[in-house]
Amino acid sequence: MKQTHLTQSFQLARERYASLGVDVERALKTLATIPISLHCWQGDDVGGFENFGGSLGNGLAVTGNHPGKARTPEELRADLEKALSFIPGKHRLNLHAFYGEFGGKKVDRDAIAPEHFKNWISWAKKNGLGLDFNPTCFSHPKAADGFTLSNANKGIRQFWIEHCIRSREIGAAMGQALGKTCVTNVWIPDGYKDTPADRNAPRARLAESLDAVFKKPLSPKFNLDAVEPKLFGIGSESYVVGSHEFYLGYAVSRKKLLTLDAGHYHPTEGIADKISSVLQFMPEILLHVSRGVRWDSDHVVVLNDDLLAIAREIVANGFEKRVHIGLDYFDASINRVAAWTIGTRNMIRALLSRCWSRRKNSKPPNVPVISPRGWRCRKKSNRCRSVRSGIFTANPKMFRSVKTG
Ligand code: RNT
Ligand code: ZN
Repeated sequence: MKQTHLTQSFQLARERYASLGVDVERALKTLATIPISLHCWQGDDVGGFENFGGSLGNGLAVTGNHPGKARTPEELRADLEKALSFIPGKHRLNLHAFYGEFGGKKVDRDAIAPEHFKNWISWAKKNGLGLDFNPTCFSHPKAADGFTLSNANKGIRQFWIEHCIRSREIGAAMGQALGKTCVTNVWIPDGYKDTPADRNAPRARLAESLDAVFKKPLSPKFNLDAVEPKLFGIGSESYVVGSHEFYLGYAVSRKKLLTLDAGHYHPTEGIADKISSVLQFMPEILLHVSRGVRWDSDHVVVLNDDLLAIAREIVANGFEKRVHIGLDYFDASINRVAAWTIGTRNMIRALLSRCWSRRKNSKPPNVPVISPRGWRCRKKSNRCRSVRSGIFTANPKMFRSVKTG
């Protein structure tokens, strides 16, 4: 289409929308402030660069053999650049720990450090991207029995605790280097295929391990911690240690972000309705936008009712600064650059197309909980003593002046 036709069509559309009370310019401006975190693992079928010779496993399965899988960090970055060239706006990249660059050495997961991600950081800086991070608690001999942070073996538990501690520190280093807060998300595969005799002990161990992981406070300016629940996985159909109730309780009580993955629920259960529910009790959340199809939780995101409902909940309520949007799917049966491009563009289209639903003067609701970032403003205003001492209060007036962005 010729440029003049496009401009004319846009002008007509803008007028038509204006007659319905939709300010198109404002919608586009808002949209430009919402970054989407592209998941690096779509580019190489969740392979990583450790070359330990291990296979994926731990409930994660990628099907398809489309040619063009990235084999090196350079190839992955080149493919990402290609995808980003088709995606309007400024976005983020979500990295997993096993995508570090180890210079041909065997650096085990409990020895990773910010230096292994320096190329990613400088590449992100050059491309104006923020970075997010994840410990990789799968595809490893110490995850072979299906248990990591909740493993009954103390030594194995300790190994994964150390890995997660280091991952948070890498996240903080990324946030600091880029001047853009990194969200570090902990997901573990731990669970049983069949009915366990003891549902309690692994959960008690997981809570203890997580407390050890999060013991050291890190500046929320650089790193925010998130935890990701799941209903079931392949090979953990009967019991998942980090279930929804487990992590909801953990996130609220430990002031962490909860990750809502669209593929982690019952097949007819969407995450859109959960957003305003959990945001009553926590300041910020992370989304893993995905598309569950039957038993698979990770199909490429399409513009369907589920996606539109998620977008509407974010935009209509003015939750853009409180909901971190990440993608999480992997499809090896189609072109991987196309998979990134299609999913990301659909997310952006969904957000834009729901702009009509934005409530007038929509402000973040008054949240009677501590925001890791709001904390400092509240401290200044000295109006939050009861919250700081750990007592949750339901008096919304206290928080009127607090911005959570
Ligand atoms: C698995 C979780 C998790 C992973 C990534 C690779 O069910 O959704 O987020 O997909 O960490
Ligand atoms: Zn996920």
